[in-house]
Amino acid sequence: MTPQREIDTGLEGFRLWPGALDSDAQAALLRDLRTAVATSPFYRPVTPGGRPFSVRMTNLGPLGWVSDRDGYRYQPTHPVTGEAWPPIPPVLLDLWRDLTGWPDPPDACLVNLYRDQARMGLHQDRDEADLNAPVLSVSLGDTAIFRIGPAAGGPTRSVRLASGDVCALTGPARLARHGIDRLLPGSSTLLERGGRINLTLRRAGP
Ligand code: MD6
Ligand code: FE
Repeated sequence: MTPQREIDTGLEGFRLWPGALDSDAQAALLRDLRTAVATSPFYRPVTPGGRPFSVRMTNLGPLGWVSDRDGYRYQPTHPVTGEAWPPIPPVLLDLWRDLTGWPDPPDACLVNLYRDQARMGLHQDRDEADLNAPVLSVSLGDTAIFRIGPAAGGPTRSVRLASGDVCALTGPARLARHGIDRLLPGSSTLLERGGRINLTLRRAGP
């Protein structure tokens, strides 16, 4: 794996490591994901208001983030198959340890699949038991325009997240508002049908 070089984002607590995964590591992670989704397929959740997400989702690890008419929560099983989520691949556990230095390993990894016009509205990640633990994000496939701004609201800025880039919300940016405005179609050849996969590693439970 290439040495991990962190760049200064100018937003305290928003950490970014461009190209943290080289192309071999990206391809290996994609193979791990293919194995996982064979038993734990992507599905399309709905918001608590009943609107389908444009992104499809699945999870890895002891807990997975889900959304339905009852709200947002973490649960140990896939809502469609009823089975436990597959394990988090070791490469992701290593990344978490090396980049965040957090003492406990992640217990949840949300996997988002973006195709075509899929996007993700501005939100905060606040369903985790300990909101001091970081959230670490890995991007694969087409470059995304990521938007981020202060928790309290106010001006946002946009950052491109390319395949292999890793970023984290930590400390003062842990509750930052963020989302995905759009993809840049054709910017990566990693996914055969195009699109983007984002993995977010979290400490969801106590
Ligand atoms: C995405 N990312 O990149 C959506 N959340 O597709 C997130 O929602 C996210 O990138 C928490 C921390 C980092 C993130
Ligand atoms: Fe998020």
